[in-house]
Amino acid sequence: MEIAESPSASTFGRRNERTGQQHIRGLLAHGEIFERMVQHPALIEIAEAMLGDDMTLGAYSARILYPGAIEMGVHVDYPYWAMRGPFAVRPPLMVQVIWMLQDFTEQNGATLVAPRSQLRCARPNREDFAREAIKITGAAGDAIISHGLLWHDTSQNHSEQPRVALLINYGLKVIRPLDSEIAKVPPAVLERATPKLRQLLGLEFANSLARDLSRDGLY
Ligand SMILES: O=C(O)CCC(=O)C(=O)O
Repeated sequence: MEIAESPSASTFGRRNERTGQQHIRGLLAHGEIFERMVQHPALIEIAEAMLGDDMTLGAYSARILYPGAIEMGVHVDYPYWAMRGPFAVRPPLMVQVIWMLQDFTEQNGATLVAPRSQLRCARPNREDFAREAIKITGAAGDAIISHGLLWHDTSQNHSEQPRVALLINYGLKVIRPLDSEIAKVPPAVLERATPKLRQLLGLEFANSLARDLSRDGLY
């Protein structure tokens, strides 16, 4: 996918020389298609079933694995890696989407996951991960949707082409977004934002709290 010229070059993180990967943030400033993708009804339905219909967007980015890229390292997702624990699988604090923008193959850096590892409620163990991880291949347009506690990693890109994935982090509304600038979108994006996008950007937070309070008969 071609990414429109950015008003803010700083959102294009530099290519990491060690891993051969690049992380691009601030997608909502890069074209209307990204507004539609983050509100895709199938994603919203699944994520809201896990997080509630007042969930917000914690981060929204793309990850490019250039030819020769190596693993980024096994991890759980934010906010879990930023917490001391103990962890609980319920309520989920975060749902991660890894949306394949081209085919993920055995060769090109497809995501590795340890199935059901979210149920361990623990930080990843590298040896266990190496033993249990499977590679998720799929066609462009497919998405991996997971609990944030799932142990996962990128694999090595042995192909001649970059591998690109869109990454969406939906979170409980009470979790501070990983991307502190998530709501700093261009004025034109704000003007045309749907109610769902406003919710995702945290702009309905006060209304949502008012609903919580009145549900509990407070105020
Ligand atoms: O791009 C991928 O396959 C996974 C990326 C990922 O896990 C991350 O950026 O946290």
